Amino acid sequence: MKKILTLCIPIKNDEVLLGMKKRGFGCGRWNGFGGKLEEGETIEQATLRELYEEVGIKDGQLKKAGVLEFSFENDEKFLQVHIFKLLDFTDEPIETEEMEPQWFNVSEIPFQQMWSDDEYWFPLLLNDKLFEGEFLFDRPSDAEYSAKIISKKLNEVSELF
Ligand code: 6OG
Repeated sequence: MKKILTLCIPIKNDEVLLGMKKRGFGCGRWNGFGGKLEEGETIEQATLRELYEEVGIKDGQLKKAGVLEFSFENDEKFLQVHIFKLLDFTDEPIETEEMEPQWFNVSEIPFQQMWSDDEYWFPLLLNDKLFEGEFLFDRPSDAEYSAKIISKKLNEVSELF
């Protein structure tokens, strides 16, 4: 069954804001902020709600960056993740029950402690390219295990819908 999720990367000057996930899916890894779409919400509404719930930011400008589909071997999970940048925000990030936020320079993104797909699409996001892709993993990542990519497709596109 397909689940729709959001993922948002706040960017200011040469720095990106990531959060250390403290619980649940992807626990123990740095990631952007996001989660599942709730009933009746648009994707952008869900992105802003999750951003506020996870890191306390409620202003700024969302810019769509990409859509990725993730699946796992021997697992029914099928995730469609809508990825956004957040620009022009002034709210200060705050630590929440789910995430411990930290700023990283764009030249020092901690890919070894992130989901293994991130090193492929982050450069596109940082260069203002739009992208679509599909990744098949062996199994989900957690604090001890970094999911291995079994196959991938990633393309720059001129439009996202
Ligand atoms: P909750 O289930 O905690 O939201 N997410 C992924 N992010 C990356 N970079 N790679 C993946 O590869 C991901 N799978 C899920 C989407 C989970 C959060 O984690 C993101 C959500 O923002 C498989 O509500």
